Amino acid sequence: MRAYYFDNIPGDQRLPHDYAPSRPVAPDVLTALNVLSWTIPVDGYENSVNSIAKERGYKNRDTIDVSKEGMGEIYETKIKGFFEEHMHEDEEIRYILSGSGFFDIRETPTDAWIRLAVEPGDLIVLPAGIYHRFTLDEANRIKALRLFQDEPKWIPHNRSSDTDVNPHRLGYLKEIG
Ligand code: KMT
Ligand code: NI
Repeated sequence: MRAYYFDNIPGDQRLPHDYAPSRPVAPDVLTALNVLSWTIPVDGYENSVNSIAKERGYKNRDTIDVSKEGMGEIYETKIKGFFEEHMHEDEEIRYILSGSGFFDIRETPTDAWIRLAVEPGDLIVLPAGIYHRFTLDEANRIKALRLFQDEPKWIPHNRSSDTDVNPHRLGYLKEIG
């Protein structure tokens, strides 16, 4: 997974939006934001993913196929929704099985966008309360495992003055100090 600052140039969300030259984001910056990531080769990924899932209490999982073929008539709506800046009251855990895409996360306190370019083998955990969004890249497809503890609280809460005082948002800010 490559992490870099998003260039904020208006235009197609599916383009890399990498500064020239690129402004890479160091791993400790992600750690400080409570964002976790691992790289686990897709070939025989089960044991490694299972042990991380067990350790972190993720008891359930399903797969999501984000592509026109995989989503059918909800595709356009979903794509729009994923790219609205939002937070969840649960972790967002994704293991990329195939394809690629971009998770954008907000850095605190700068509010800068950090773009995480994910590819097969990447396992990422976005903490509850972090502002983020997702887009496909120009290849237009990604397949991922979604891991979760019990009933996932995946309702996206789009950023607003309400989410700024959501207890999970405040909890997140407290955690990262
Ligand atoms: C989400 O919640 O934003 C997604 O599931 C995006 C697709 S998973 C790579
Ligand atoms: Ni989300």
